[in-house]
Amino acid sequence: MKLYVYDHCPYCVRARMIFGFKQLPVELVYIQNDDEATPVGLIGKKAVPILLKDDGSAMPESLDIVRYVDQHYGEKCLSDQVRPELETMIKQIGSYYNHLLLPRFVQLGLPEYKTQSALDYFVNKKSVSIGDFTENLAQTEQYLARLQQDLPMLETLILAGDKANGQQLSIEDIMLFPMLRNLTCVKGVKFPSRIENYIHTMAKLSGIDLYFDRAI
Ligand SMILES: N[C@@H](CCC(=O)N[C@@H](CS)C(=O)NCC(=O)O)C(=O)O
Repeated sequence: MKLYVYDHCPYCVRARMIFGFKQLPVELVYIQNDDEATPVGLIGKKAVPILLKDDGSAMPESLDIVRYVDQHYGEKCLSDQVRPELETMIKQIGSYYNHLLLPRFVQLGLPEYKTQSALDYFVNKKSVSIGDFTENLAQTEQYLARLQQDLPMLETLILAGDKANGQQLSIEDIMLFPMLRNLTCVKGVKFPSRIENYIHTMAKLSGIDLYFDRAI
């Protein structure tokens, strides 16, 4: 199977996680951010992740991919339960975290911005939603302060390092880890110890790299 992704895309991290959890081989295809033809050719619109199955059919939508792989390869490992209070916290942090992340993604040397036109495409498109990238970087302190306020509450909801609900890997982990993994590109975030342990444990279990060594 092949998985079409951007490295920075949290939905792509969701899809990559299930392959890591199950130790299933998958070929990752990093498309350029301005490549519209590849995704449109596969699923009729420009969006990743896309799973190209062995039978040649293409599947969009991260959670559909996760559930498909979980159900069809090996023993099912994910529970479907998501605690509403965790979903609320993910939404809360998700409402502002792109102001921290997007201006940093373009400075990390990611494979989806190899060409200048791919980089320009991303900056132009995302500036419409978050505003000027340089101005956002200048407001780091303000967004960091919000994040530092929210992280202790999130920490209370992480009941074990290797499974957020404390009982079994679940869709909660699929939703939570990509957000935390992307926040590792922000220098100066003080992750509460239980969150930091969760990030490192999930990275190992899923085989997904972190950005700590490149944080800006
Ligand atoms: N609901 C979709 C959302 C996927 C999504 O929004 N992907 C973004 C990247 S993070 C995308 O491909 N956006 C189009 C673009 O970059 O132009 C899923 O869960 O897979």
